[in-house]
Amino acid sequence: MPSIFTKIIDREIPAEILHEDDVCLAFRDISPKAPTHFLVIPKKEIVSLADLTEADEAIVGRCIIVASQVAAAEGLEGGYRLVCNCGDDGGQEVPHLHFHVMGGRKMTWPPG
Ligand code: DGP
Repeated sequence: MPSIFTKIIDREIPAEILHEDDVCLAFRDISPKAPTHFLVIPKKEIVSLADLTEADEAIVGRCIIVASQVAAAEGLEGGYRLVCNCGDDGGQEVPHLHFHVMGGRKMTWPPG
């Protein structure tokens, strides 16, 4: 099911894109919750973590490698947080699998 993120992949709406390859896209979050906050999404339309199948293993792996590489390129030497909200109870708003990377400040635990 296409979401707003499909429109970003297709360049129908603008975003500050930090990385793109055949499998995934990384772009800055429109509503940053930390000095650095970007999202990594698969180009494949997967709704959430709960919808993953074994066939998606390489896609998820690629997304996390890209999260790490872009975090390094963004200068997050002190560390960062990788978050994936899943479903209503997980606080997921956009129904397209995405990984948040947040850094540039000390993160607190537990999240709300
Ligand atoms: P989540 O609650 O995990 O579904 O987070 C969705 C994130 O997506 C939220 O932090 C804001 C971000 N977001 C929503 N719409 C857009 C958009 O049009 N552009 C960009 N860059 N980010 C968006």
